[in-house]
Amino acid sequence: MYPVEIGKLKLRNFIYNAAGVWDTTTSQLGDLTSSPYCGAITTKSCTIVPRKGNNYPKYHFTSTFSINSNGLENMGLDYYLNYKSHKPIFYSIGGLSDTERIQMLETTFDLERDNIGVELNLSCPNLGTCGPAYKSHTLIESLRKIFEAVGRPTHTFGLKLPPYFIPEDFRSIADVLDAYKNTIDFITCINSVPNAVDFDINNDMPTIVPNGGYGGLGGATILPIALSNVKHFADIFKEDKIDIAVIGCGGVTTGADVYKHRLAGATAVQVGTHLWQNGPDIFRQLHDEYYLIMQRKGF
Ligand code: RRO
Repeated sequence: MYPVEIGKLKLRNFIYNAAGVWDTTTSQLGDLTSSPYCGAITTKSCTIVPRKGNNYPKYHFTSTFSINSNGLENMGLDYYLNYKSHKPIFYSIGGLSDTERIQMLETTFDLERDNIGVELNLSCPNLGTCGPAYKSHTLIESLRKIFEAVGRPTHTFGLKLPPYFIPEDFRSIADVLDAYKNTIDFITCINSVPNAVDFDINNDMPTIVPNGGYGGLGGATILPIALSNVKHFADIFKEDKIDIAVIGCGGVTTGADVYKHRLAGATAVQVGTHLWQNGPDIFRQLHDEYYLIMQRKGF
């Protein structure tokens, strides 16, 4: 086990699920709770009331990537708040507007429970318009509204960010985060890469139906993009003495990938597509492979 602290939370191991993967029902959350090497639990990004999300087929998997347009299918905030685990739980707050996010955050911050945190998802790519974190001016506006309304978070608090690609964007987003460095404990980099499409050549159609076939790209293919995002933010935070942890998410299928996220500067590592395709046994596999690398390197 490799313990780690994120904000006020203590995780027995630094690897856990990415929001949206194996975390929609209590049965799936139970699997994560009973999987010894899964260090924490993230719940499916949610709305106040349950949502069916987008129409099927909305998932596409190949050996190297996944495309999803789930559309925020979830059981509603209360369902997740009622789920209890001995492990730290990060409630992923989604929402369709800042007003809805504020209401959900107020409810969550009011909980007098230890061992919980919030990952505010401002980067869903599948809701028609992309989330506010895609651009620094929309991120500033959302965070201003949210924190004016809810005040300082009482629980460990972080943001799920989309991928960025150019240095100006890393800089301008880091400047926004700098203004909230006493409020934000962590950022998770990255959400799926937006607007990917693949084709089914038997039917000459995109492989998924919603949004004209476009969806969020995940899986091994996005590893270098995820590493780049982790490294850009981790480097800026170190240089500018901004005390915000970076959680790596994207492209992890082996212990070596976990190690690469750590080299890029990740404090903890989340797993999405690989967990989706192979189930919670992957936590032991990733741990054992990572352990061998650490042994080989003499740690
Ligand atoms: O539910 C989704 O379609 C979804 C969400 Br909220 C997200 O944050 N990232 C993603 O790839 N899919």
